[in-house]
Amino acid sequence: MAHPEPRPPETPADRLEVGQAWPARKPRLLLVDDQPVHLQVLYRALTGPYQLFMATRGEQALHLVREQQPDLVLLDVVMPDMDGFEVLRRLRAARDRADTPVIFVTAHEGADIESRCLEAGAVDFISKPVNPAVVRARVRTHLTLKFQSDLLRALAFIDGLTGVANRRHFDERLALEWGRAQRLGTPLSLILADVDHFKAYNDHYGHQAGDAVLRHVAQTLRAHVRRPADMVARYGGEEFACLLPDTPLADAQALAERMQQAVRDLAIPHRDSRTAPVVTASFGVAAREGPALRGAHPALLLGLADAQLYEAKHQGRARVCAARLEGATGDEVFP
Ligand code: GH3
Ligand code: MG
Repeated sequence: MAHPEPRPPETPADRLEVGQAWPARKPRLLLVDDQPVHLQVLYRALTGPYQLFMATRGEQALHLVREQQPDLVLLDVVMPDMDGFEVLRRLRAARDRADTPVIFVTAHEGADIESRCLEAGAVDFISKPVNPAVVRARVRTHLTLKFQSDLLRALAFIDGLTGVANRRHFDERLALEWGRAQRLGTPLSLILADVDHFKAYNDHYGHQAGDAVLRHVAQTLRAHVRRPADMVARYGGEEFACLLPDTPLADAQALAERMQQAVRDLAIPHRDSRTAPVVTASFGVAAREGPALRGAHPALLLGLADAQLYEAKHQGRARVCAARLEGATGDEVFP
C-alpha cells in the first residue's frame, strides 16, 4: 500500500522495540535523611542526570512520594520521629505508589541489619559513609529494573499491532467508569467502530496492508479523543471501542460522525468495497445518562452499541447510528 504509515505517539511497545525502557524525562529520586550533611553527600553524587527531591523526616518523605511520584527512594534507616522501617511499612500499605522501590542507606553494618532491610521490602542496601560511584551504580541498576517492570506492566494493557489499549484494559475501564457513572449520575458513552468490507480488503491487498489499515484507523480514532479519561481500544479483529466518560449521547454521536469522516478522509483505496472507493468504517454509539439505571450492567451498554453498529452496517455502512440506554424509571437508585 502506497499510503504512508502514520507516526503514532510513543507507546510502551515502541520503547520495547528500541530496547529503551528508560523514559525520555529525567528519572525522579527522593533522598531521605534526617541529617542535612548526609543529604548533601547523596545530592552531590546524584545531581545532574536525575531530578532530586529531599526530605529530612518520614512524614515529609511519604508526602513527597505521593506528590512527586519518585521512581526510586533512598531512605535513611535511623531517623528520630519515624524510622526508615516505619516509612517503608507505611509506603507499602498506601494505596498509591505502594510499589515505589526503596534502597536503605544506613551507618549500621552487618548481615542482621542488611537482611532486616531486605525483608522489610527494600530492593537494596547501601552502607554509610556512601561511596558516590557505588550509589550511582546501584541507583542506575534499580532504575533500570523499575522502568523495565513499568514497561512490561504497560505492555500487558496495550494492543501490539495498533498501540491503543487492548480488550482486557478496555473491559477493566468500562467496569470502572460504569460504576462511577451509575454512582454519580454522570453520562457515559461508548462508540464501537468496525472497518467496512475488511475481509475483501485483506483478500485483495494482503494481510500486511490490512494490518497497516488497522494502525491508520486506530491512530485516527485516537487523534479525535481529547480528554485524558477517554480511551480508544482494539476491541476485536477490525473493531475498535472508544469509552467516553462524562460525555452525553449527542456529543459522542457528533464525535463518531467526525471519526467516520476522518477515516474516509484517510483516502486509503479499497477497490473491492461496495460502499466507497476508499476504506470506510461504521459506527455504533450508546450512552447511559441521568440517574442510576436499576439492574443495568455495562454489558447492556456494549450490547446497545453493538446493535447500533449492526444497524449502521444494515443501513449501508460508512455511517453512525446511536441510541440511549433506557432503564427503569429515572428516579430509582442503583443498589
Ligand atoms: P463488514 O463490512 O460487514 O464489517 O465486513 P467485513 O469484511 O469487514 O467483516 P468480516 O467479519 O466478514 O471480516 C473481518 C475481517 O477482518 C476478516 C479477518 O481476516 C480480518 N481481520 C481480523 N483481524 C485482523 C488483523 O489483525 N489483521 C488483518 N489484516 N485482518 C484482520
Ligand atoms: Mg468489518
